[in-house]
Amino acid sequence: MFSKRGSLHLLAIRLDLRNTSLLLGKIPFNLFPLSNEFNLLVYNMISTKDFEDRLSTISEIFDAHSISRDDVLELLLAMTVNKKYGVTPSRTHLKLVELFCRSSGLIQDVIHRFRHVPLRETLNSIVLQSEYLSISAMDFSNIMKDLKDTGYATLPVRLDKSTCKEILDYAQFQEYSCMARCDSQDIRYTASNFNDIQPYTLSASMEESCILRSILITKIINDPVILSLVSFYLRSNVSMRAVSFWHSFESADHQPRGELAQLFHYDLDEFRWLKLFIFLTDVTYKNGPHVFISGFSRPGYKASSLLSRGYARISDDDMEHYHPRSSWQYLTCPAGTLTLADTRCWHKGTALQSGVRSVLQPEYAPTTFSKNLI
Ligand SMILES: O=C(O)CCC(=O)C(=O)O
Ligand SMILES: [Fe+2]
Repeated sequence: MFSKRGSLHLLAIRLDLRNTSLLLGKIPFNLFPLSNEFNLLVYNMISTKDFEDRLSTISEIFDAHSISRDDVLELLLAMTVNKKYGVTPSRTHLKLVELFCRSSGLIQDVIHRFRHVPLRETLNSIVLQSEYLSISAMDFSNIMKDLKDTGYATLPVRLDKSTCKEILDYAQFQEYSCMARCDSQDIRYTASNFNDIQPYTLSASMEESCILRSILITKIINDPVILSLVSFYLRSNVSMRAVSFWHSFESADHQPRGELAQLFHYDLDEFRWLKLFIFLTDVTYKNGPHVFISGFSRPGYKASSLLSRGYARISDDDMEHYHPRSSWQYLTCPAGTLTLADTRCWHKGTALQSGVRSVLQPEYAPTTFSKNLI
């Protein structure tokens, strides 16, 4: 709950957000910076006219993207099944992919807004200090602004070197699923620990159950500052939906690989989600920096000719025709850097020229709709 200090901080956030004019009206206390094309919030809906206006806006969005009554019924039924049994029919997930491409992500946003009306508790439980992180109210508001404007936000604080080392030490003794490229063939194998990883390996990933056996990692994933930031951005209570930990290695041909997410793509993991990149090694241009195109997380902004390819990977040469290379943002940073990423935008890793890049990546969402498909 709120300490006196906490409420002063919150006040500062309010004022700051207002000053940065991030907000569009009709939002209580002007605290939600994320409303854009339309507004599904039911605050201030005190007249039948408001209700009818809102209904016709939503119906126009659905008409504009040819969302049929059957589409809506399928989604409603699948959501009920998911709520009761925790599983989702694959066909509905595929339908969501298709609807994403058709509406440039707008439909996912509408569904998210229907399901999650922001709660006052989310605002009242903002945390700025924890065992590992300490940010100011101004930092909090800057992070929200960066996320809204660019889709990404690098926190002004890092994990210290000894924490990174402790995580990497733990990782030395875990099992890995590896992918190697040898004699023009992809080889998949299991390494019983880090030292067992063979030459020509491109990527080594740890099982989720192994990652979560580390108390330190679990504490960092559930850090209250991180959870506050993500909950505020997604306007809902979130929890960890999945976590990945992987090392990437130099490839002999230095060519990007689609299956290692080294070609441009957007993710489609839930209706809304946020990933946290925790870089455990220094990242330079040589050891595979993450790349994203700023400002394209927001629904409705992606080129329809790229989306019409379906859920496809896009080569650098193709992407260049839409977004010049000068607009690509490369995440080079020291070890310990924490970057929040709304990976609805175009993004990718890069093939390593040398060295190794180690990443711990929890992903947060208010739902697990697309996690267990049947
Ligand atoms: O390795 C990378 O930087 C790309 C990762 C990625 O695409 C993702 O985490 O969604
Ligand atoms: Fe991705």
